[in-house]
Amino acid sequence: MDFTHPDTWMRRALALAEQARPISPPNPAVGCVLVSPSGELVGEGHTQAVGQAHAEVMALRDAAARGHATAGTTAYVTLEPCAHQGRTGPCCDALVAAGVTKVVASLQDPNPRVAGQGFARLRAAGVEVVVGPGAAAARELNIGFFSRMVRGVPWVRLKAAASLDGRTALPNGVSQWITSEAARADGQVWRARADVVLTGIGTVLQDDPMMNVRLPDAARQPALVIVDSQLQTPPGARLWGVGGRRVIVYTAVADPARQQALQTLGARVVRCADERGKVDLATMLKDLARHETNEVHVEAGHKLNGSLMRESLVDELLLYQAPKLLGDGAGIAALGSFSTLDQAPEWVWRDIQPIGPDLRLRAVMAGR
Ligand code: AOF
Ligand code: ZN
Repeated sequence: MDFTHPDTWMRRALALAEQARPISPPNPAVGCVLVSPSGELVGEGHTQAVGQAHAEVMALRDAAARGHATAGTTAYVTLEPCAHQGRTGPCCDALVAAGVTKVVASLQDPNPRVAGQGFARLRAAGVEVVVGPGAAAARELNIGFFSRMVRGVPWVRLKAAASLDGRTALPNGVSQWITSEAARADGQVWRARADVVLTGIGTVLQDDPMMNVRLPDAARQPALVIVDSQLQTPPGARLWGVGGRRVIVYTAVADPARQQALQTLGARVVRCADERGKVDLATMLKDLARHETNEVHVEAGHKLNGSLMRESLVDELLLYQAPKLLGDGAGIAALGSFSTLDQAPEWVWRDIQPIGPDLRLRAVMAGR
């Protein structure tokens, strides 16, 4: 590795940001590296848990702990240094006070409280600002934060497991397990990075799943959201047994007794009905964003999956495909049904990877 090349420092900052990913939500995961004029590492850091220090402050503290001067350094940071007084102080002022003379940032912060003001403040203080290196990777890492800030809804990633012929179950309904252990373990990693795991009452009643993260080093449990139009979630379901995990139930009915029973178990129950007496899914996503949800991981049956698809609420498909032919039965085909080809929404392949004996296909809705 060429440690004098600026891209190398940004790669290091991105690697730090990745370390922040499990702990920073709802804040974006950001990494920062301070480099001396002679090209030496002076300090580095990443975003801490919400309410605690941002990446830049951690890097400045690291420099102090190592006894390194920060005057004249260049800061490589994966997001625009903040300009606002939030739960923590403005990072751009901290960088200026430390004598940093150049900032290389991957992206502008989409948070309206920052949105270019950090760069403006740095430039006004005489700091040279370069924007762009590492932008794609930095954005991907914080895709949910960008979605919430720019669109007011979380990034919705729908996970499905299917056969080669796109079936999600045998004709007799049996679906455990189509994909391999390795693919299911990979699915856990995606669950773990989400803020919310979303499922439907059909899956709860049929499979009685825990819907939790079962990785040994899990830093936190994503909240569980259940789309339950008629408030049928059983108080005895296994999902209530996951300690320290928030559960939110979206319903279309007012049923004080059942609502009380679920609230006693710690759930937040939200009523949001559409005109057909179903849960209004678009409103639900906006409500989740208002509660600082960046990424939603959907693991549901074909009914809820299909509704989300038809309403264009799915941004990304995470599809595990097993080399098996299952024949007629419920399947991916049921998620969309269109009469002309130009009505069918277009997906763009993002990434295709073998996982054990299966394939992992990631696709993003065109234009998202
Ligand atoms: C940075 N560096 O490492 C991160 C930033 O409430 P606060 O003070 O923690 O501010 C949260 C906002 O700060 C967040 O919404 C985003 O705009 C920005 N995140 N900024 O300079 C960081 N994580
Ligand atoms: Zn900051």
